[in-house]
Amino acid sequence: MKKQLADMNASITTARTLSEALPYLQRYAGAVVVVKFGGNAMGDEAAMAEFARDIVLMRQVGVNPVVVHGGGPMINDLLKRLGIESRFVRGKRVTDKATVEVVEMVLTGLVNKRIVQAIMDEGGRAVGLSGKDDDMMVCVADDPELGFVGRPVEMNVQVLRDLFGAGIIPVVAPVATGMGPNETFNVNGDTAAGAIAGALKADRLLLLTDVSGVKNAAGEVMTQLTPQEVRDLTDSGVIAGGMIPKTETALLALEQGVRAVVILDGRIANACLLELFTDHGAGSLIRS
Ligand code: X2W
Repeated sequence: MKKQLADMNASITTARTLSEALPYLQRYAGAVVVVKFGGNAMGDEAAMAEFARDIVLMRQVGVNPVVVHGGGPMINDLLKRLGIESRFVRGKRVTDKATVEVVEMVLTGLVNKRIVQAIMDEGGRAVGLSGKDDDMMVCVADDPELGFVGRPVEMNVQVLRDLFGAGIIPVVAPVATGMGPNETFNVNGDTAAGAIAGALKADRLLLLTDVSGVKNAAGEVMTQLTPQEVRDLTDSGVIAGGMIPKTETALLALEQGVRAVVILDGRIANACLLELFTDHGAGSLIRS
């Protein structure tokens, strides 16, 4: 009897979830969703597989996902093994010639291919690219103090649309080319994701982090906020530290025509699906 009741409750929950999800599935058919997957959110094998499964499911229901990844901890690891010192200024890695070579090797090699493989393992089709491929992301130096750190100034995202058309999930490493020949720039992963979402005029930019969202002065996560509220919270010091590059990316992306940006905790099981396909969503949604 107890078991029958439990089975019935499980069925009711499933039915409720389905009925909640179906209108969203319709709404997002054909939508472009850019997902920033940071090095800290990558965690273990299980977390990687779960992320990949969410992305494959999105694709299967007709969403066009683009994965833009980071890999800061993996870059730190190899730099350390090579005995190269590394430091950050305002959340960005000071990048000299030796460092930019390591950044390109780790991001476009190790990390990019690991994500491509995880998506393939879950039954999707993925192709890995960097901002250099097809001149997707052309940068200038962001700040002389930072060396080869790039600020995107020209985006060519047709290659991403071509991949959508072929049913392929693009996985993009935040390494870019410059205006001159043979230049390489290290781009902050959030910045790259924002620039790509902006150029695609994406329906959603999901910034997966390891915090639950943007918090107000009382420490509560705000489920929805406007750009003006973000500016006010930043001016009053409530938005601080590592959240600043994320909210700045969000505001810039909205200005460029992205419909909404969500800052959410990538460690929650099925974070992306919860956000897109349920009423309560996940994390903090920023929209004008
Ligand atoms: C980053 C690129 C990787 C990144 C870096 O060198 O670490 C700059 O700081 P996460 O895992 O998303 O932090 N680039 C300029 O953004 O990784």
